[in-house]
Amino acid sequence: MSLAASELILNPDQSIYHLNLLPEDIADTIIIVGDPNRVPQVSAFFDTIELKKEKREFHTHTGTYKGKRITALSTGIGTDNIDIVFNELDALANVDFKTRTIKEKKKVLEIIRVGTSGSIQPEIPVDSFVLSEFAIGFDNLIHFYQSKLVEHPKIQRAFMEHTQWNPRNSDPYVVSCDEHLADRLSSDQVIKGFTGTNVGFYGPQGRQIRLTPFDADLNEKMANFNFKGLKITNLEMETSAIYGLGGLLGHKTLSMNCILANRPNGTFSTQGRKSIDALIKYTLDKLAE
Ligand code: R1P
Repeated sequence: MSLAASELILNPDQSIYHLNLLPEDIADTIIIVGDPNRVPQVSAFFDTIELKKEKREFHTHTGTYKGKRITALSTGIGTDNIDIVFNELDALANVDFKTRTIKEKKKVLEIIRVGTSGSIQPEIPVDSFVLSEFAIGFDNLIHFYQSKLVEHPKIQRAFMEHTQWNPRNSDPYVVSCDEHLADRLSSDQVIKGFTGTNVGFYGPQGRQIRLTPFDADLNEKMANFNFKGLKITNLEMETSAIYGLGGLLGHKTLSMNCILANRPNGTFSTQGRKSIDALIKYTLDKLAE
């Protein structure tokens, strides 16, 4: 069945609508970052850059690192943008734009987020790296898809009981990374974690400037949650959607977090750029091995 012009939207040059990319523009290994300015920070490590394109917050550089073809792409902030990025990356890989039909043989992409995040455990310091083995999503993106296959309902239920989850919020969902990618990117330089993804930076992550969060103890309850030894380590704004949609589409996903804030200790990194550079280099080296 051919996809209608309103569903698979292509620009006049046949590139995909928001990302502004052609199928040949992306590598099979893609590093996604939130901040568009982090794309040149990644490609600064490349041996060669073959392509630079951008539209809105979606900036792309494709090149090689130690001979391996890699794409660096910015998603902007939030799970709503991850919906656009994952559906369009998958279309670039798995839809024939000429016939507007889904290809029979599916391509599996490796998609690795290199992001920034805040720790909610006092012993996970600023400038450390957290590899998200699991993510819990407080956004409701996954509830719009048939998603049960990628969820971990027992952890979800235990979390909702532990926190006495506010029924006005959507049910949290628990999803996980690709285990093989996690093995490849693990080392003693990286802390394995369980990442909370929320729909905002202030109230939803318990930050109070002038407005009062609905549940002022939520971060503490999250930090105390323990499911058979699995503890929530950090908060950010994309990982749950990355694991949820990546799992449903059959792509391999992993989220690497540079911890910039330690929420219980009230500290913030004084060398953010250097630490992010170190995580980018670490991730590229592991991917090129
Ligand atoms: C908030 O400042 C942003 O930073 C974190 C959050 O997930 C959110 O996107 O990640 P990035 O640095 O990758 O954007």
